[in-house]
Amino acid sequence: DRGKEKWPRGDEKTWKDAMRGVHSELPEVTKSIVNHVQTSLARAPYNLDDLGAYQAAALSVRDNLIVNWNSTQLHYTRKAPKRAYYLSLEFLMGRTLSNALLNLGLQPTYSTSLSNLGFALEDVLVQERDAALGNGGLGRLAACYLDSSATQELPLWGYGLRYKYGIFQQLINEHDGSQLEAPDPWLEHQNPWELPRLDVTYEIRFYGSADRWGDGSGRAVWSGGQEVLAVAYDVMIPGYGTKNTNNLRLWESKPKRGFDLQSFNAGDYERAVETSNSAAAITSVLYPNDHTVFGKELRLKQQYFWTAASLADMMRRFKNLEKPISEFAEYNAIQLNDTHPTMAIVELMRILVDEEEVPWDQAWTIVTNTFFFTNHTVLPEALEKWPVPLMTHLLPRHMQLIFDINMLFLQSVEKQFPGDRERLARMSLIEEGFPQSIRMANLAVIGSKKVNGVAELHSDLVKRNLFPDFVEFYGQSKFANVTNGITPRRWLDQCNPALSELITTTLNLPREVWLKDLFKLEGLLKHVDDAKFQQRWAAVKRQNKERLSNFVEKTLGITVDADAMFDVQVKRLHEYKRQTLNILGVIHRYTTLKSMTPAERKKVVKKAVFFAGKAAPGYYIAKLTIRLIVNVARVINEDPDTKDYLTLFFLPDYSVSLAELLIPASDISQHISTAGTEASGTSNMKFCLNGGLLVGTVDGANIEIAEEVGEDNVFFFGHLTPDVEPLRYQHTYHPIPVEEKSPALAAVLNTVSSGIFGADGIYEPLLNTVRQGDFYILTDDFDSYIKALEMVDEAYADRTEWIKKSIRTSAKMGKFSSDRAIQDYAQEYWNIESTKLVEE
Ligand code: F58
Repeated sequence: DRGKEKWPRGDEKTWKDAMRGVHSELPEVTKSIVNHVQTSLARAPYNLDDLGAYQAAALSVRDNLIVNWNSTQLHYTRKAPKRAYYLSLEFLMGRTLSNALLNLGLQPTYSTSLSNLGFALEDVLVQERDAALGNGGLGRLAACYLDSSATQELPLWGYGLRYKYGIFQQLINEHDGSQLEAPDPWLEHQNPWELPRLDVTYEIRFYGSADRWGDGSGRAVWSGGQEVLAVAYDVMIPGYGTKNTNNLRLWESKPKRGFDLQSFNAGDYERAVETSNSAAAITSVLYPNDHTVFGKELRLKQQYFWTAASLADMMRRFKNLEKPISEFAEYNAIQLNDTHPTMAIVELMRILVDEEEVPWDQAWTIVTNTFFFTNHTVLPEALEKWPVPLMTHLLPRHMQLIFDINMLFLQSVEKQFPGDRERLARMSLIEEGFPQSIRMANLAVIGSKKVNGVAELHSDLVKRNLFPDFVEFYGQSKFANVTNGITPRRWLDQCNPALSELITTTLNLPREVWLKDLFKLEGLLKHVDDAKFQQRWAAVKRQNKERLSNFVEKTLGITVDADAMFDVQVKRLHEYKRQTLNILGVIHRYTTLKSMTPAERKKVVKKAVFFAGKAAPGYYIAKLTIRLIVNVARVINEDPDTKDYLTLFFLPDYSVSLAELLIPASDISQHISTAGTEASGTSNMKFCLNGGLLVGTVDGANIEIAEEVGEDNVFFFGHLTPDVEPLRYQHTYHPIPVEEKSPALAAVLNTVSSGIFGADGIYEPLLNTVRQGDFYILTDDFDSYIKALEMVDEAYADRTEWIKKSIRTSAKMGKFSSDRAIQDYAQEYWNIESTKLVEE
């Protein structure tokens, strides 16, 4: 009977008033949430669960975003400032609702409204699925830069692809501990954060043929082949503490017509369906490889589809300004996030030369004033090279243009360095071989105004190892550095509200101030010796460790002692990142503990070690490393002799959201790449910002972090970059047995071989990467790594000193705000200015 229907949650009167549309005193937010429950979701409150509440709250917040987004875009259109575009194949956004609430300043309001309706904001927020359209650091960097550009009120848009499937979901095989991959159908639930723009579409051509005019103009006509439709989806990017709301435009591929009518009419139904599938396939899935490229046709199709649609879109916007085409670069700056969007350089040439009839040299001047190129890695296997036959087949006109660009470029090199054929061969866009291939990095360099690396050391290596010939040719000034940054909104305020609160009260500044000017954190330094403050600082860390412990207990069913030191390494699995070094170190600690008397063990610092990260599905050694970690954990966590002193966890399915939980809980985190291999790293910055200390190699941004916080507050170890090449040479030509170089490491390797973590020699291929060749110099770094960990133990034993180090570390992280990084790009590269949305 209706009257007795139970209102399962919240305040009955609030619900009923809101549903009856009684305007009374109910807050707007409450009415809006209830209205979305009733209309958008078509649900009754009786059985509304947390997911429903999330959807309603999200739709309600989205209403706010849309208004701001619209005003901002109108404002940009009217003011017509120079704009910047960030072209990235990956945007690793994570969850949006919590971030949108924070940036709009609506957290408290929604928290109260939801609670009156019977829901806890924190339970509602975790209902959201991560938007995981990226592999790792490169994609997350793009997301941080979007947050900062909106916050800084810069007219910047992101352009990417709307993959139907994001990065795969990682499962761990219960039986043998190995990684399994499942698809990530993130769009299965409606996505409230995107606006489909079914009217913003472009036709993108593939294959066909290119016919030169043959009049010496360099022009050609490209026709035939397959045409695919690009459809725009806009994702709103709110700035923090401003109404400015920027845009991330993601492209989806669709068949031009539902069916290829000709084939359909010819009775070839299957072929018609196939064509339609092949069009949809372009944006179907994010490639899950990091740091290794395979010359897959579909990947090249993705790259061209996305750059062509984005450029057509920019061109349309530019044409609305009614400026001469010669001024294109005065109104547009395009940042290439790695070489993935390099075809944009060629596509802009095609548009200018073939369609706009701009003379070749003038077109090239426009192009080289428009593009900027960021390199993210020096690993040779990550440098993109496309086979000439594939390019000729898929993009015949672009292949011609690349040959023309190359010829003119090599002529200019020849002029500066006459007769230097080897130099020409090195600098050529075409690498000889069977087949020939196109060096996308060289193309990105010559087509861009500036080239940058992502940390000082890396930018140096870019000049010295990757592009020395280009530095000689163009001069130093074309090559520069922008050290990466992270957004303190998500990576402090949002993931660590307790610390944010403590900082705000201690600095005696509104959080809006220091969250926009992270150098203000230095104000914490004068409280370092305040015992009360130290206690509160430690209490926050403790609370975050308990939060993580609860999560681990819920997901893995294992209890973690929050008194233990939490030691974390989370990142993609890769040999160069040396998770292997870490797990071998854990085994060393385990065997050492085993050899101790119970009385001796009691003196050892208790430690809980956490790993998380995905391995590329085809990366055998990386997957074997996961398997080893999982199986070592199974042994260690069950060992009654040691489990009170050492526990080990592999947390499956690492994601932005999991990072938000892990990072605030870490006492120490590991950034232990072989020197000279990690371009920058960005999680190192996140850990330090949250008061975690760092053990690491002298690599990437670790170096600059140490410069800021002081070397006595980081634990460095290992060989330096210049040592690495000679060591590798030695390994190849004068190998020294592991037993001689590091008896401790040899013992650990033997322990693994002995089969206590799994018999049948399953780990031998992994162990052999260390025993033979040892490309990532684990044997050379192992002893100093263990020493560094001993220093960490020692430091942790003096808790007050540790807390002071922790405070000093956070306090000096101002430089690593992505606000600083994005300002650097805006001023030194793009030449764009802030333009605040003003209410009319
Ligand atoms: C990362 N690269 C760097 N690439 O490894 C890291 O040091 C740096 O901090 C970060 O970029 C941001 O600059 C990275 O994440 C990828 O994931 C690519 C994905 C696509 C294929 C090639 C690697």
